[in-house]
Amino acid sequence: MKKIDKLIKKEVVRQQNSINLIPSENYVSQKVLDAIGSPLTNKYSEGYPGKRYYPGNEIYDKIEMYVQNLALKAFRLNQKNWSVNIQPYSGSPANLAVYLALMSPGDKLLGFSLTSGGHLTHGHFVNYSGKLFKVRQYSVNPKTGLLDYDEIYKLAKKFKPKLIVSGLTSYPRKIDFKKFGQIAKKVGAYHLADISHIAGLILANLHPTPFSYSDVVTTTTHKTLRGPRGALIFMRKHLEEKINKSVFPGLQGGPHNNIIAGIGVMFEEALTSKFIKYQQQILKNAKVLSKELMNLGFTLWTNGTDNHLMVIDLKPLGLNGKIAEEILESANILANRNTLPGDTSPFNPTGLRLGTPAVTSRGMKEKEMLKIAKFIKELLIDQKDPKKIKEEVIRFLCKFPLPYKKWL
Ligand code: DSN
Repeated sequence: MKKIDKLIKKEVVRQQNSINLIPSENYVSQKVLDAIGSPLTNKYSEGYPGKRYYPGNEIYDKIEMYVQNLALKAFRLNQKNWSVNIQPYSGSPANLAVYLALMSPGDKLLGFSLTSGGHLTHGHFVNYSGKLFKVRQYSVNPKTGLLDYDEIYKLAKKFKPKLIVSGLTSYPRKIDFKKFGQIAKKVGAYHLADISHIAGLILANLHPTPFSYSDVVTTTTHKTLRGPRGALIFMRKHLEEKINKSVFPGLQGGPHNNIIAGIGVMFEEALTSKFIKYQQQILKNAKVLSKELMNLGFTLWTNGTDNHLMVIDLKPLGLNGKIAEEILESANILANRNTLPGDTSPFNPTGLRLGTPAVTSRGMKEKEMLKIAKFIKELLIDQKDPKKIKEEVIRFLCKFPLPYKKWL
């Protein structure tokens, strides 16, 4: 066996033997893997269907148009008003392509601060979004942990941004996209909703939709949507030309056709009742896991969740996120450290972020969430030996095999 084959096999065994609570990760189906591992990767097709810069794209045109239609259908969008670009390589370039289409360097961007639950591309100073544009960021109310829409409006009125971005990576509550849309309208800004984390919930009607209140909606495809790593940009029809040009030739070269086909398989799966049940179970599991963690003595940021993720505030335990992450990892439980408002270092924050999309994909339900909460308590509160818990974790996971027979 060659080295890469061996390493892939090792990694799949690691995935099989770990409880994955990282809310932005998931497990794709074998069918998605077949598409992204297909010879579709061999082709260049810079441009868009019917307007390519290479020959031999007849089939790619069909695939791209089919996937565009599926994407619009999945989010119940009328093709008269909305278009979609399915070529972005991932979430960060998708957001950058939108910014560069709708703003010029030096224009004003209002985004959600990373420490409060936003994303690097929402204007953080280390990211191009923070370097290219003049940025102000809104945070959550430090007492409640919740977004304060009156404050956001006040900030927007004073700052007069050209674009307001809403969306989350660690905010455990629903986002009121309607309010964001109203604020953007009042101050004459574009509203970009970045729904990367919650796209699956929105598709399943389990989170209010942003589409009626946004000019543009971006999402990655590999989180709750359970597809390959990629991204989509949904845009109002009148913005289509600008944004398409910004993706290609503005920012990217040829689209990754194998990934686009994988996104197509993802949508074929997402348009089934099984997928809706999966999204419902993600939420049920998140509720049970968060309640049980609190019963067992943990403090949760905002006292719980109404989406797929939650953040433990480790300050009362005298732990920081890095240490807690490492303790859990040594018992094969993966949850990642996360900043909470007031934290100064993203490397050494006081939060630990957990989510249920991946464990739900493995078929786990409420009963298993109780078990996972118990493991976490034994490790972080009772300080039991991680080696012993790791053995229990691996035994527990035998009942939830990953569907990757070729590798296991
Ligand atoms: N890095 C992703 C996350 O973990 O939420 C967002 O891009």
